[in-house]
Amino acid sequence: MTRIRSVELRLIALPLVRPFRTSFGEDTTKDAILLRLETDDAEGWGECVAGPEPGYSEEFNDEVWITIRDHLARRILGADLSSEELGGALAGVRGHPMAKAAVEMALLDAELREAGRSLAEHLGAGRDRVACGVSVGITPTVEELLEQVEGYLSEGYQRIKLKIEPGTDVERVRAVREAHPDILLSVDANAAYALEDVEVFRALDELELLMIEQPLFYEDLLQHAKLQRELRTAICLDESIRSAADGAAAIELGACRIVNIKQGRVGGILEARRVHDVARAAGVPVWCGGMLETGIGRAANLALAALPGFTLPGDTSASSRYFRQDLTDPFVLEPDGTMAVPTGPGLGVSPHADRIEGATVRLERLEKNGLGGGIAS
Ligand code: SMG
Ligand code: MG
Repeated sequence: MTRIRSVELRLIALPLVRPFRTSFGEDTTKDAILLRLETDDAEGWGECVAGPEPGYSEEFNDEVWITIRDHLARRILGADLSSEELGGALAGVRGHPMAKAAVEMALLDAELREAGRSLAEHLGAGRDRVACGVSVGITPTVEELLEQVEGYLSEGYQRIKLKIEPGTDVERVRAVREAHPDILLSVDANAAYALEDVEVFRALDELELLMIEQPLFYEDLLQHAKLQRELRTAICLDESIRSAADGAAAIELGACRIVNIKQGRVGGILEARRVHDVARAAGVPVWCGGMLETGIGRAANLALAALPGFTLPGDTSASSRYFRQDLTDPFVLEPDGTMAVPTGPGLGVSPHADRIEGATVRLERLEKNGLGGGIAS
């Protein structure tokens, strides 16, 4: 065990190669909080999955900054704390899973770098490659959608997920299905529908989809269970699953038959593994979701996705799907649609200092006695 000396918060902005539109908004840049944590022996990096707006979840960057600075950091600075003990140390702060997950990622990275072990190894994730899919945003026209899908398929992605919203759904999905009768195809509504829209889902049910992701309100497991009973297609829950307890409840209620696991949404990599364990014990397949992470968060996702219960291709796409230049060495998709799990110590990646500096919008260093200073650039 080593003492946590400092936490550096950094807001970065990185242009996306193409806008990403979902039922709750459009992103043209990746705006994320990165965290660099120093212990007596090592440094570690974490990436928070929150965005600039509280659209996908309640958490958003300005709020995450305050949560970490004013509530999480002071509970850990100067402490001798392992990643296993972190949850307990932060338990006095209710909620804020994304902020907590970023701290945990950085602590795990530091700890494992010091120990010379990879995150995948630490998690007990045995695979060295994982199957990758890609999530396609809502496009202005069906032609553009077909073109993007074609491009991703030619790169080798093993599963295509289409974002949908009311009014831009069945027809689009049918067009893609007709163009590609045999691909693994799924849709993600990001909670944009209600149970009254059941006819939309009945129509989607005819299109041989792998799953329908988060169709209804994120707090409503019962409604999802009702909808699942009406459909052949598996419902997959994303926003609704914020912990292993949520996962267990959703499975027992029949609210889903597949679970999307995102470490940030459930409060960290260790809880993500517990969601995996609960689902695996119940025979429910899981896959690794994505939040348009830079190479730092992507490295963590790939380690997680190497666990045995991750039996479906994840939203673990290549760096080039998001950025012209990633903050780390790029993650590359093999022509067979798989990606290598990092093997180096900790996350197995390091951000390039010049790229990090170039992308930084805001920086603040936190130390035990409030000695750290803020720099706004
Ligand atoms: O990382 O490729 C990615 C994005 C995958 O579709 C994706 N994520 O609900 O699953 C989801 C969305 C959330 C994106 S929030 C900007
Ligand atoms: Mg989703």
